[in-house]
Amino acid sequence: MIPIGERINGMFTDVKKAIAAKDPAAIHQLSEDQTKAGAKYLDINVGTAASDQVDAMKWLVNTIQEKCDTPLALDSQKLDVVKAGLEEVKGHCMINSCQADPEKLDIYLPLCKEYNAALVALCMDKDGVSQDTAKRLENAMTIVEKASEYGVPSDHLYIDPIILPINVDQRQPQMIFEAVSQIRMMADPAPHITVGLSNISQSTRERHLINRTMLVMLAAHGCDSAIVDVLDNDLMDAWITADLLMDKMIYSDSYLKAALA
Ligand code: THG
Repeated sequence: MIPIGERINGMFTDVKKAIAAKDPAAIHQLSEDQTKAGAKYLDINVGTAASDQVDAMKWLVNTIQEKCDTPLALDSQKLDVVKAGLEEVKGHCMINSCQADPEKLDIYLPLCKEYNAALVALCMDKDGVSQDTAKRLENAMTIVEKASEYGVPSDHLYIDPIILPINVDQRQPQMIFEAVSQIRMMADPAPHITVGLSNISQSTRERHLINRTMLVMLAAHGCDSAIVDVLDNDLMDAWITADLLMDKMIYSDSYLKAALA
């Protein structure tokens, strides 16, 4: 499992305030806490906190790197914001994200090669989020083919089928499970699959339970990464246990601790 910590996102009030005031304390704390909780990448998204998103992205990258060397996932739909982050990053990172349009992939895939970065590519194109399984698979195939054309290894490719809130369209999860199973078969070795897990429970009451159950079901279908609240211990324990039940780790009575060691 490859957990990506979701918390450094301007969508959250504490982070929004920290970015606006350029106050490093909360950002340092969230970097350290998420790393301790098992995050393999830290997603960073400046959100709407700053008028100058390029400047805010640079500040976030440098602020985190002062104290923490966990790889970053530069989360922005804007190419100039991603590029600004790439220029500041030391070591390996992830670009989050690129849409499945060939002309977009022709820009982002060479960028990944140049920086040895991983790429999250979305099952959405200029026409919007794929609403059914077939369209998701078509977009995923475009991504897999383009990545192979540019020689970006499957280990650096994360395909995101895109999760919509359960209260928006209840038929989506089943289509996502189906898409995940099939995308894993599109290349050998398989591309990673990642999702923005917390999308599923937005504006619902049972957020933690819905997130946790969705994550276990995704894992059962072959999803091996997710942008999640790594500080939610029950969520992480459920994910580790799903990996155990799928024989991806060896059982011992202290398997939960062992997984995060
Ligand atoms: N795919 C990819 N990247 C993504 C997403 C995705 N990045 C952003 C997002 N989606 C994943 N991250 C989050 C982070 C927080 C929430 C949801 C997804 C969230 N936030 C609270 C809310 O909206 O209710 C914030 C409220 C608060 O202030 O506490 O749910 O899909 N590739």
